[in-house]
Amino acid sequence: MTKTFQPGDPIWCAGCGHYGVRNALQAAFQQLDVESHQTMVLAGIGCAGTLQNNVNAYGFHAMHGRVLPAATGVKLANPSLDVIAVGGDGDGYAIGCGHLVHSFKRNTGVVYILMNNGIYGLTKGQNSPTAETAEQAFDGVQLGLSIAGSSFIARGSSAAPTQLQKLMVAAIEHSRAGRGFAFLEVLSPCVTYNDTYPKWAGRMVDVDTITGYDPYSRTGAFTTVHDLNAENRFATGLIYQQDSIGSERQWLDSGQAAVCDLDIDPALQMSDFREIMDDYGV
Ligand SMILES: Cc1ncc(C[n+]2csc(CCOP(=O)(O)OP(=O)(O)O)c2C)c(N)n1
Ligand code: SF4
Repeated sequence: MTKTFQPGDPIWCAGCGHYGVRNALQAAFQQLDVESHQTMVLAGIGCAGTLQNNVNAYGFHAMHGRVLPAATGVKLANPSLDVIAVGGDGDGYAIGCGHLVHSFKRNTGVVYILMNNGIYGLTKGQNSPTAETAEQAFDGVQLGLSIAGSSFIARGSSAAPTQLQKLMVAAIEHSRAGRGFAFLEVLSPCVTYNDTYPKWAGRMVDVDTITGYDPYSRTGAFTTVHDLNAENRFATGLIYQQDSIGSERQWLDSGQAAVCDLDIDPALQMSDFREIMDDYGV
C-alpha cells in the first residue's frame, strides 16, 4: 500500500462508527489537498487501529497503547509531514493513557483522533475506561483541559459527519501552523458489542450553539464540559484552542533540534544498529 497508495477495504462490521471517521478523514484530506506522500497515519491496535490501512497515506501500525510515542518520533524526525495518530478508547485511555498525558504536555504537532465506543471492540466487548457502568466514566476532554500545555481539544461524532470533517480540518491546520498537539475524540459507536447510537442521541451539545462560548478560555471550557457531564451530556465541537508554539517548532527555531530533519542514511543506521547488537553479543 505504501508503494501504490491504494488503500484496502475496511474490515469493520456493517454500521460501525469507524466508517464515519474514515470517510470524514478522507474528505478532510481532499479539502486540504493533503498529499499522500506527505502524510503518515499511525495507528494503535484495535478495530479503530485498522483505519491506517484504509486511507491514501503512509501507514504504520504501532503496538497497543504506543501510537503516540511513535507518532511523536515521526513528527520530530520530519516536521513537514502531516502526522495523524488514530486509535480506540481502550488504546488511548487505558494502556496508552500515560502517553496521552505527556502528549498534551509536550505539545508536538501530531493530530490524534481517538475513536471512543465505550468498550474494547476488537477483543469482543470488555469495558473500557469510558464504559458507562457504576463507576464514573473517564472523560479525555476534561483530562486534556487539566494539562497546562494542551493547545487543541475537540470532540465530534460519527453521527455528525459535517461537523466531524470541519473538526478534522481544524486539527490538521492547528498542527500545520506549528501550534502543537491536536486532540480530537470521536464518539464512534460499536454496533456489535455496545450500540451507543441510541444511548448517545440527543445528549451531544455543540459548543458553537452556546451563546458567548469562548474556545480560548480554559476555565470557561472546563466549566462547560464539567456542567454538561453532570447533566449526563457531552460537549462537542472545538472545545478549546490556544495559539501556542508546538515543541517541534520551538526546537527548530532555537536551532537545538536533536532529531529534526536529520538526513537519515539507511546504511549508517544499519551499521550503528549492528554495533549495538554486537555489544549485546547478539
Ligand atoms: C499489549 C497488549 N495488550 C492487550 C492487547 C489486546 N487488545 C487488542 S485490541 C484491544 C482493545 C481494543 O479496544 P479499543 O482500543 O477501544 O479499540 P476498538 O477495537 O474498540 O476500536 C486489546 C485489549 C494487545 N494487542 N496488546
Ligand atoms: S466489533 Fe465493534 S468496533 Fe469492531 S468493527 Fe465491529 S462494530 Fe466496529
